[in-house]
Amino acid sequence: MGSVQVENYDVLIIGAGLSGVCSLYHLRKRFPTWRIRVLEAAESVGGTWFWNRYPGARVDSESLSYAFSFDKELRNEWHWKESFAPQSEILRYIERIADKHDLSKNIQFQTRIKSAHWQDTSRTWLFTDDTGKSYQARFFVSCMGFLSSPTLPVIPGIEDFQGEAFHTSRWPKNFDLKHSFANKRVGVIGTGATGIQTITAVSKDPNVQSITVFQRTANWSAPLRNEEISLEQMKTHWENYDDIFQLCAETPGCFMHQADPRKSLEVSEEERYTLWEEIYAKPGFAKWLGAFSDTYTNREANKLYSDFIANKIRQRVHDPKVAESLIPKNHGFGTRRVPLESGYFEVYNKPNVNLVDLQQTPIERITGKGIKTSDGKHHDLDVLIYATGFDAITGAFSAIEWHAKDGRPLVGSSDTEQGEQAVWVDHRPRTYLGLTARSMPNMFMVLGPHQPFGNAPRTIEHAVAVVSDLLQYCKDNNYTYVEPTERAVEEWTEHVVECSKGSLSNEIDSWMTGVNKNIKGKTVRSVARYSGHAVEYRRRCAECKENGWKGFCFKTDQPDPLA
Ligand code: NA7
Repeated sequence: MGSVQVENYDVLIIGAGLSGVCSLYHLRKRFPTWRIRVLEAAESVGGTWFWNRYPGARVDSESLSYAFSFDKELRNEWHWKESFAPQSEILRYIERIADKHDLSKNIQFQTRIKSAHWQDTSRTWLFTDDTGKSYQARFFVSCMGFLSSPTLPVIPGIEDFQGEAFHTSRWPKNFDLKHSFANKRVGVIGTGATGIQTITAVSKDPNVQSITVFQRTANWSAPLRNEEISLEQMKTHWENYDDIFQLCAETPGCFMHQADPRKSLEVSEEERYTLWEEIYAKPGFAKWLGAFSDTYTNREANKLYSDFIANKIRQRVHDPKVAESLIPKNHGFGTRRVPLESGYFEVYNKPNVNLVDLQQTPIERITGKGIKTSDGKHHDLDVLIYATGFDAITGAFSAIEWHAKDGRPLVGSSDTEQGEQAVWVDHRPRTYLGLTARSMPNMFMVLGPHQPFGNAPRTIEHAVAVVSDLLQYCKDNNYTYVEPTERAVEEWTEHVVECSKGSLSNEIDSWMTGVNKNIKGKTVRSVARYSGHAVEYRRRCAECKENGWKGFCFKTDQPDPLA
């Protein structure tokens, strides 16, 4: 390395969101003598909840289920003020965890990693940040998030716009709801979970002049039914916290909702409507995850439930033409991640809100003063908000230049010779247990591809526990090298694909099926997440450990490179 200064660590964690904070807490506790460092691009902890400060940002999982289980003391004194916490409250919670456990002393902020090289002779990873500083580590834990690389749309003229323009996850700090929208004509591109929350919040600003929503694909959405939580109610929750976590531990996505075991077509129409009305009236994901068990695998069942939800939308939107535009035509309810809303559909009853259905009139170009659509109309705008989503799941990895074992890139495109050698060709992940990848020795992923995402803190805690156990095994046996075997990766990847079969979501383009038309090479569907039951996922991880970490190959007898 010549005279270049390199910092040496036993474990390097990238990312200080929920995954990074949880990993740091547990690894530092379990390996007190190890040198552990977290590198984080932002100036503070929080990850998703640090970056996504757009108005209306809040969690769709119950706040109660979103706390960490490891700090029982904080858990039993933290008063969640709303059943679905806003971004600011979750961020405060993460900051409190970090402060209480003095985690920041192990975190280096404002550090963005640009490249990573596997060094076979020393069995270490060498990372370099965007200032050229290097960090060497025996083990590396990726906590980079699966929705952390924002993507702008590919639209001609995007650089020409002269007003304020930004992506929702890069919301300007000085752009606040109370003042910044006054007398402004606001355009929003994108109607996913983020767009729906942003549009609803901005439309409530009495001073905003107009909002024009550019909708390419209508999204199914249903009421969140958020409520305040009083201190008295919270006291009861504190007593029942273990039950809440137990319930999450039993459900497919670690949420507090279970499907009704009956099949839609086995019950009478009356029974069907009874359940649908019941779950529709409940808070949170109940109306998605609490439906009949065949709702997302049986086309006919899905159509019936979609029709039920479509009628709810029709009842809420005054203009029938607008209502029809807001009802998805090409995918059934719940086959994409269902955004939850608090008055979204009523937004379109306001005189200053205009829906532009891009299926009818696609965007032709962005101009200096707004957006021109194919009908020749120019939509004049002062502010343009891109709620256009993320390079999901593999995006944070793609942003780093990897030199994996044998110099292979991690992500590459099959149309180039080098890309063909990539570990994940064409953004298609191949992993073992979603935690490790071939040719990426000593790397572990928390919320990586092929893991069940679901309710993030619950999934994260499990992944961190497995990574921590595996590191303990390496430590106990003096292993300096751990990599999944080709066979283990092959079998796991097949299992992930197998689990996804029969699911209607698999037939739909979305970030969950690895499609993002704004990213070159992300146009073909893949199976990027574990869509089996979380209980089965955990069982397989436990089985691997019980069988002496079957599927991994370990190496020892390496002098400590950092000693
Ligand atoms: P999503 O769910 O990926 O939504 C992105 C939205 O942006 C979606 O409506 C897209 O339409 C739209 N989009 C993207 N590119 C374009 C272009 N070029 N033109 C018009 N419209 C476009 O991202 P979110 O941030 O809302 O949510 C991500 C997850 O974060 C969410 O599921 C939660 O888990 C939290 P499309 O559907 O592709 O036609």
